[in-house]
Amino acid sequence: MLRTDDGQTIRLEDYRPTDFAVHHVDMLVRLRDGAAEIRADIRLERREGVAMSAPLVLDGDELVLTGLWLDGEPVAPERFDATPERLVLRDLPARGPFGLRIETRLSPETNTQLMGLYRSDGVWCTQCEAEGFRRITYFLDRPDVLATYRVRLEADRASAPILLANGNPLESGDLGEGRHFAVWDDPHPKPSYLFALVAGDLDALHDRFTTASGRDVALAIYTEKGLSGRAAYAMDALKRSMIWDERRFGREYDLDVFNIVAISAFNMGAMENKGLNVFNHKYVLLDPDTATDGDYAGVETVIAHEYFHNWTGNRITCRDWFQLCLKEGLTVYRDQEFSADERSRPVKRISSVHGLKAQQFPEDQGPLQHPVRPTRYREINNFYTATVYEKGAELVRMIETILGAARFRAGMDLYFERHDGDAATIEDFLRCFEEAGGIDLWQFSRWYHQAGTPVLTVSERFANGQLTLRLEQDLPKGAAGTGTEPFHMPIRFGLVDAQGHDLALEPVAGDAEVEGDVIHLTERSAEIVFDTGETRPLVSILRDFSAPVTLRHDQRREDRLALARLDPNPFGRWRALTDLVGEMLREAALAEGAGRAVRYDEAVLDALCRSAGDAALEPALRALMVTLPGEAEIARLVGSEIDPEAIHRARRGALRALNAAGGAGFQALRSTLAEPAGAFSPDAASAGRRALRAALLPVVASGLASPAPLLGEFEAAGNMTDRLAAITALVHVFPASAEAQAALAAFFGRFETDALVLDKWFTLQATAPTDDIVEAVERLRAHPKFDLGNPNRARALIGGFATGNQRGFNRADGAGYRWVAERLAELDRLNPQTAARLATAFRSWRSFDAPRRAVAEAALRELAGRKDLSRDLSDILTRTLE
Ligand code: B3K
Ligand code: ZN
Repeated sequence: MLRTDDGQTIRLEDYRPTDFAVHHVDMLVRLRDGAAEIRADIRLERREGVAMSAPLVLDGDELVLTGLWLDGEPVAPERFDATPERLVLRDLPARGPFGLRIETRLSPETNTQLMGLYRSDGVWCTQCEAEGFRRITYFLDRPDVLATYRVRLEADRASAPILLANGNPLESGDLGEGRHFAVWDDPHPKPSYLFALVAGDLDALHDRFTTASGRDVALAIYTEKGLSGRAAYAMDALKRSMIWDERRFGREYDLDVFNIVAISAFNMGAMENKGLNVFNHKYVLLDPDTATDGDYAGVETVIAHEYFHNWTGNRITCRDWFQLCLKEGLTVYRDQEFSADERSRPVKRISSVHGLKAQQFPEDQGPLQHPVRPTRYREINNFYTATVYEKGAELVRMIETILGAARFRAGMDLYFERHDGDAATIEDFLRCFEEAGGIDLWQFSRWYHQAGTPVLTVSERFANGQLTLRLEQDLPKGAAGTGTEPFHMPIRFGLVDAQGHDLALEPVAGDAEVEGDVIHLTERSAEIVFDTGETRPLVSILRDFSAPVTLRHDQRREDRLALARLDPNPFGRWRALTDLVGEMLREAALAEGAGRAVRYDEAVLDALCRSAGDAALEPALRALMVTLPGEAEIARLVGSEIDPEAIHRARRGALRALNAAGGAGFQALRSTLAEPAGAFSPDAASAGRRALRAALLPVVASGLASPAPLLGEFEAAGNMTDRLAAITALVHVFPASAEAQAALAAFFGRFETDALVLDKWFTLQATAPTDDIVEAVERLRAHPKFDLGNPNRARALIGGFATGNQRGFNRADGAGYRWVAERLAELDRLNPQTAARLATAFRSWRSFDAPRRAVAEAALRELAGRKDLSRDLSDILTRTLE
């Protein structure tokens, strides 16, 4: 394979527009087994003021040039240089448009990177973001080059009866000799990363949608043969997304068709190509027997996310890849809001915050740290990160908190109006809110530049009928050298009385502005004073996680316990309880590690039991409240010198202690939540009941003397959510039992031909808490169903182990690290992007204890020292070791 690793760093400050503009692209794509011929007719024009001597430099990647014409004439060899990575043309017209015809020949079958044009289970498909179009033809392959496209596809009717591209269908017909064609026209100018085509033998689920202004849109979801029935929920989610964007943001769809194609080999979740979204089939195909409630929620979110990109990403795109959060952070914010409206707002918010802390915080506090808007990169694909996406969404949410709903909407309206058709920047975006909101966001914009998680320290003083809150913000030093200046932090809060009511108190003094329930902290520290009378209120601070910070609040234990019981803000209740439980587990892990006696706080266990049974709360919220933090989460609370064995024992002990405190009640509660056989519905309320049942299962399982009841539950399960919960408890609590083996064999036997369920089977085993886990994952690698070339399967086994089995991956003898490193080396030769993504599992290696640090570093250095690593993987390894 050709490598393009020249070690080059791309810098934001070097941005300048292209010398040439592209007006239109006409593509002819001839697909045949073994080869694809591409003919691109590109209308270009030298921009005003660009010197005659400036050559046209087009990007390529592993390309083979088979022909080149300028305005209909073959280009003489002395006027161009072509390498697989570049096409340079000289002596081009000084003024006016000209036409370049470029012919390339591709080999989609051998394209294992899954970037550009490739084949997935026989289906021709494309992935062009970020820099995949240059693997199809030579082009100015960057987001600020916008053009209209027309695409003609030709293929055998037998292998590819379905021919799709961006935009609207224009014509189709027969070519004789078993060949046929289709022409697609996309009237909306777009950057090349949104180009897509699909050709194959696919089934479809069809539907229609009429937009608010009366446009009739034909919707279709294409799937592998025989599976279109599993796309029904995705279709429903799509229509709900279309209505929601009209109502919430006034955004309508703008083509006559909207097509989604589900394919099995895909590097990420999905891709928002204009009018032709391509999806990992994991985010389309569902039925109760094969998909969990989590899968249903995931499909709904990703369908919405890609659809919402039509406005935030496609109609308004990014000027350069440094602005990636402009489309990703904003679109995540939009999909989070959609899910909150469709399901439960507090449950959605808690899940998002939980995800942020699990993924983004470690990234922001480790070697892969970068600002939401980075200023340099070596490989852009490595910047599709939790920081750009999830923290990016938090920044949009903070703008909404600062402006309030109405002014926020006005800012969004202005953004859509002013920048439709543009390749925009974060500055453009912020300016819209400044103008519509009548506010200066200069200080706020530091959130885009300064990396790291700020610490917010809150302390309370109560005297003479007055409560003084002191707030202090601090950004730890060394944050990627991007500055540590104070942020504008919106801090939502409430003062709660002993009956669980918010007190309506205005501050009587203070040096921070307070607007309603939001404190605007803009200095490093501030104090705010409230006249409370003689009773000290409970301080519920940082409600709804109104700023992405680490909160240090020296709150009294009894106040936390009270808030866990009666904070009228559901997020506040969850946080109060979670903080108590986290503290309990951290203490237990430290005691385990030091060989001290471990005790689990009775009052906290009692609070967990009460929350589980609190009928006033929706079951989904109770499920989130009673789920003990995972081992990785406890590790983060410990912070440094992590001993995963001690954490594992501490968590086990906590499950048993919780079972001792409430086991009988949990059993009874679980049976009241059970649904009659065959009554499955994926709606949020039903899913919430199943979630609570599942959340209690590990607790109950920890008290079982025999695995038999778990096997019984597994066998009786009527849907995948219950089935997976049962088999997970079985494998995690009784890994060596004959029952666990029997269940795994039965699961395999039943779902052997279902790729998405088999992924779960691999992951489940990769997360088992056994001493010989490294040997076990090695055996799974040799399993006939393991396929390193399929990203879902690779993630299921390698990612399942590296990120889902803390104790196994971080085994003290280093075998876990070495096994993963070896897999990364193999995978890198096939698919650098997926290898690089999996390599981020090493990002917290410095937080472990000294023996583990030593073996992790050795494994990383050995891998980093290998020859011919991709730019993707070596970029991650270099930064991880820095
Ligand atoms: N925009 C794509 C991600 C592309 C990733 C390229 N490495 C999916 C999304 O965020 O919606
Ligand atoms: Zn996105």
